Amino acid sequence: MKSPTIAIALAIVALGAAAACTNGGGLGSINSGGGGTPSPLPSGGIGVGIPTGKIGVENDPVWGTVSGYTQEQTSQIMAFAPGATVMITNLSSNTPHTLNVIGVGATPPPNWPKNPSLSFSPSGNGVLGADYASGSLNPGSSVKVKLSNPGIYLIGCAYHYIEFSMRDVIEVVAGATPGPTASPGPGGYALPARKARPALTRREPHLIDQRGHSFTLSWLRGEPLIVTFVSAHCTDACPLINGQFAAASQRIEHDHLAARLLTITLDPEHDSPKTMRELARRFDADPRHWLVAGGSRSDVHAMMRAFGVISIEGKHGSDDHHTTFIYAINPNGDLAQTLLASSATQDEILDGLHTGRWRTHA
Ligand SMILES: [Cu+2]
Repeated sequence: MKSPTIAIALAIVALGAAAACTNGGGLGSINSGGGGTPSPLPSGGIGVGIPTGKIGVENDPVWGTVSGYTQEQTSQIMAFAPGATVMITNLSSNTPHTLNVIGVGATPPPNWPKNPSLSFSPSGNGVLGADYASGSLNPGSSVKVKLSNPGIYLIGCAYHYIEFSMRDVIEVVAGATPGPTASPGPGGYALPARKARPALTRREPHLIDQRGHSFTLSWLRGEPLIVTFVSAHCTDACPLINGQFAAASQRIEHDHLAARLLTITLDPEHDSPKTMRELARRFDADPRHWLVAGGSRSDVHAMMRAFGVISIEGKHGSDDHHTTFIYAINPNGDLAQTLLASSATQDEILDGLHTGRWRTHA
């Protein structure tokens, strides 16, 4: 019998493949800046390179900024099942790199040391562990590593950890699904509530919903709030996310659940509150259950910063590349769980609401 987790993971991969405007759960810059389309790596391998061109930079809400390593096409947290043997390949045509373990067994948030001592020589006997180092990998060369020991490994490049922030996370966990949206693992991570609360030390950003009403996140406290960010002109993943939110909104109405969905633009330069109102109309968003919001550039950017959302200007002058996370916030206004957008999003939202697990702190 297939477990629900596997079904969800498959659905996520399917969405990732269909969505040219995103890179699944993370953000990659591989298709921006004229870098061309890289040849994809085998899904079982790890690609290594300086975080431009082939390898992107991802602002992961759980692990922070990671870059320079990839399981398939873009920088991301990498996940493998225990027992796998994977190939570490230097994708550069002119620069040596390494893969060194910096720390093991860490749980989020990561402790990225400022200046770790990373070796240029191989160690660890080809098995990923606390003392593992690939040694210097020349351009185009590869080395195999066995992932015998479950754990969460913080990794970095001895040459480029400091200057280029070449650092990432390898999760060796049961049930890990390799692919463009490898992480977080089944069920996702919940950030510690303190850490997750958007920094609102100054004026809280105001948004404008489809009715033209101004509001802040604090004003929506008292029931679970499910937040995502889209660009109104995206024609790939965002309409799928909007469709999932539309379906979830109807099911919230049908099941009489106390909860609210909120979609915020991640491109306030192009998406005015009027554009977002038209988007709301297109998806028939009932503001009692689903707010669709824009706002001033500074307010929207402040909101994106608070959630760690990143977008990059694409070749059409629009934000083609962006994060596709969904944030479940508890009635106190603390982040309870981060989900990856997928074709199972409506089910995950309804499940989270029905079980009540977003009513308490993580
Ligand atoms: Cu390097």
